[in-house]
Amino acid sequence: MALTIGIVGLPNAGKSTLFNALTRNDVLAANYPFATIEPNVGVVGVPDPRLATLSAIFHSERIVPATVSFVDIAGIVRGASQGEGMGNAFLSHIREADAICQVTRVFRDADVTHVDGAVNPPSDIETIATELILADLQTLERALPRLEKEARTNKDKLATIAAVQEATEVLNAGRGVHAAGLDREPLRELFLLTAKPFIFVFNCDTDELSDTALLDRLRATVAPAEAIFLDAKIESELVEMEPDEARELLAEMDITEPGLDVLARVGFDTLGLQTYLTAGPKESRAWTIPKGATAPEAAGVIHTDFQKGFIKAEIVGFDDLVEAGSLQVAKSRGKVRLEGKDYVMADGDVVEFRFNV
Ligand SMILES: Nc1nc2c(ncn2[C@@H]2O[C@H](COP(=O)(O)OP(=O)(O)OP(=O)(O)O)[C@@H](O)[C@H]2O)c(=O)[nH]1
Ligand SMILES: [Mg+2]
Repeated sequence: MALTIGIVGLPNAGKSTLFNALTRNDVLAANYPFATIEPNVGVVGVPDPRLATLSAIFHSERIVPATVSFVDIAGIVRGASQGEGMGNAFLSHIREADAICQVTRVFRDADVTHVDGAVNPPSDIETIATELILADLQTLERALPRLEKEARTNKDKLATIAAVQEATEVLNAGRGVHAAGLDREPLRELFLLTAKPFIFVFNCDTDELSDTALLDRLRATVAPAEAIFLDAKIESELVEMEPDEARELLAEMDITEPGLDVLARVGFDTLGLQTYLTAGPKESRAWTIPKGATAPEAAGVIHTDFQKGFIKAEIVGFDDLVEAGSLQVAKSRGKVRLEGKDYVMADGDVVEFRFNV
């Protein structure tokens, strides 16, 4: 289950700077609008300190974290749907993303041009929201004749057409499909951008990060969506440092968790995902599942045969395992349970599946 997050925002908002920090990559982040033209794709391991602990207990050869992939695309400007700037065709690169991360510039820097002349987060958010809505309206308009044709022979398409009409009304009223709470299922085949959950990243100067009144104001502009505050420039410097050095710098700035870790965590939460763990001499590994997944569904993420032939799952909670210090001790304390096919997985379950092939 590869979780993909598409990064959108105005030119010079710091999207590529954030992308580089996230992926420890080195794509062009530059002080001019439209530095990015072709999309950049990078896969990031989700930081999970539990894996190192498991690997110590099981003497694992390697650690395999859950992954998120990020797609960094060109900046969008007002009028993109009418061809302004780079236009909006490049949005197709994030059509299949699971979530959208909108990066908004808060940092002040006279050397970095703002395409609208001034840094104004609410106005920038509105500009991007409008352009995504217009892009979706274009998608719907193009899809409708095809759907109507298909509906002549396939009556199932009538539900899609009704959903398209409803979505068109919502979008014309200036709201996104997800924000308006529309049923996304009949619209799935259209990959609408506003049907995806949104996460907002505010790219701040370090001193702004401690201005709680400012952060509260910004948070309110996007609620109930999640807001994350970070300094992309600092984050990109942090990943270049030795871990000790990075920790020192974070402490100096009074930051408890790197912004990138927060983004991975919030991304998982927003999408209703969680991880379970497997551990052994070969590897300690995190696997991504939707919250509420049952044991056989979780097994299916490793291999479909594990789901088909599922018998039982041997499960110990991460904390119980750590307290016991080894699987044997946890077993002798009665902390290792055998769960059946109806068991709903909990975050941090350490699992071994038993199955027939
Ligand atoms: N002062 C400051 N500058 C930043 C920050 N983040 C990015 N920048 C600078 O802003 C400029 C633009 O950053 P990019 O990451 O290329 O912006 P982008 O959103 O990818 O821009 P396009 O690719 O043109 O759409 C670069 O010169 C960055 O160094 C920040 O947090 N603070
Ligand atoms: Mg860029």
